[in-house]
Amino acid sequence: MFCNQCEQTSKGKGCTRLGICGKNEAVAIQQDKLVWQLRELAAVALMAREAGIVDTATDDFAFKALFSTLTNVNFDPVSLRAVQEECLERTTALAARVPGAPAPTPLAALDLRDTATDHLSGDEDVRSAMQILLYGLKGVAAYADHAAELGQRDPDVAAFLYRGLRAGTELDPESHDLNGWLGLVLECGKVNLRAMELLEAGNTGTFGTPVPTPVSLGRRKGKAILISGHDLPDLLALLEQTRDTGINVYTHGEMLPAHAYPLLHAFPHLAGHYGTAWQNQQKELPDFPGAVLFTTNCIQDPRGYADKVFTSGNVSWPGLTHCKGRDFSAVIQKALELPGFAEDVPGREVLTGFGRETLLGAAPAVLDAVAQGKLRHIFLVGGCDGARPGRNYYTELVEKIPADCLILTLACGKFRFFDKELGSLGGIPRLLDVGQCNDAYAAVRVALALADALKCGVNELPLSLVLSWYEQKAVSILLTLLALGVKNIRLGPTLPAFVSPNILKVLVEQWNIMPVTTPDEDLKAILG
Ligand code: SF4
Ligand code: SF3
Repeated sequence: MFCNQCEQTSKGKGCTRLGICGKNEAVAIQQDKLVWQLRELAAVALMAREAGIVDTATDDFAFKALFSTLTNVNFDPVSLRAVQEECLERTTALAARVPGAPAPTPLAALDLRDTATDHLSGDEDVRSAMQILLYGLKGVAAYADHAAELGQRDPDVAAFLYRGLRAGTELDPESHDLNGWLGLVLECGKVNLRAMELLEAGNTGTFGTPVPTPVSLGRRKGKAILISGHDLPDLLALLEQTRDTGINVYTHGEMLPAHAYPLLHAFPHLAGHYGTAWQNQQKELPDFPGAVLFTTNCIQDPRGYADKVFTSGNVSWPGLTHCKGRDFSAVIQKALELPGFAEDVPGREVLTGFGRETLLGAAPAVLDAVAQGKLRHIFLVGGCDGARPGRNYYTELVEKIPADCLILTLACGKFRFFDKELGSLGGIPRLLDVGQCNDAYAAVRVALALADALKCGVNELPLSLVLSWYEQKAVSILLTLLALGVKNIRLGPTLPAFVSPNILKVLVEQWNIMPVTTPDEDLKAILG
């Protein structure tokens, strides 16, 4: 196997025997083969589009299938095999409708083929660009899948996914030089903005506009279910199915911002938030006295507490019960068997829900505070969390950011500091949780609106982005920021293994992207 797609990749180079994430060789190879099958599907789907055939069900499948190869999503060879079989069926069916379309490779032949790197260029920089593109596409696929689940689709997003997947294969009629590859990479960033926009429309259209909401970190006496991941429709279904059962539902990880959506918040048994970021689950989940449901990334090996863990959607772990069709009766049954919390335990509250509308509403006050010299600078400190010790940087940075600055945050990186008392500035809390990683869309739109109001470019704003990355959704968001021309991004805790020295040079020269150093040095550089 060879996998270098996430930040914790072995030795900063690539996992070759067993993934640091727990992905074994067989599963890694299977995921590579699935990506290869999707490249074949992409070639057929593009021919179909030329013939006027857009098959929405196939587009939806392509997003789901690619999402299942994202870090910490699907570790189960049996479920991945089912996805492979469906891919073959769908490609065959679509090819039958398109004159001259190539037949897909049968699974038996694919099993014999080394698909990990066989289409990758020997040129280090082209290979790097191809990997950046593939990993960015995985992020796009994740967001487009969530959006489609909420009925939001744009056929152009699927069309680009196909173009990106077909690129560089023997099925691609075009050839691309390094500039061509970099062009595709930036286009991926633009398409990701569209995917996040669709998801925002789906979320707000279904669950209402997020409002700043305090969330309890305490416990309520009684039976309990913990729900993790990004899938808000799963949470809604779980809340509906647990109504009047006496079971309290707690959010975990990226599900925290769900509390801010009026439709979800209205359920009285949405009780609070439990635990911190994904990499702490093996420490935090054994003590949870109820059932646990993973709806998307990031799941880790649940050894020792597997009997109470369930999966849904694209997530799978061998041996765990997978809930199909949003039927959570097995989760509920397990929660009823387990003791639940014996006592009410009051806890602190954290604030979430500073979505686009709230932030835009606060923009005049923010601009005023800037004009009066009361607000010196805005920091966006967000992204993925992870296990690397160097990630303490983000905690320390937030602690050291001076009191006359605001801090926007999003995604699971916030758990390094989400419960800190940072006070307020001109009536605005200093720490503003925008939401999940996909809510980077809101942050981008607010930054563009502020730049507009101040009649300057986004790079002239008193705004600095200090980002943490781990998996491929963060890659797609980074590409979005680059495509929008956002410069001076600080990225950590380490730079991606799949960026070649020459491509890094381009990123530095054109966007002044830089690795994080120390909180003191970076603050000095930013605040002058
Ligand atoms: Fe390694 Fe990350 Fe790939 Fe897992 S996803 S095998 S940790 S590079
Ligand atoms: Fe976290 Fe896995 Fe990336 Fe949506 S839950 S951000 S790492």
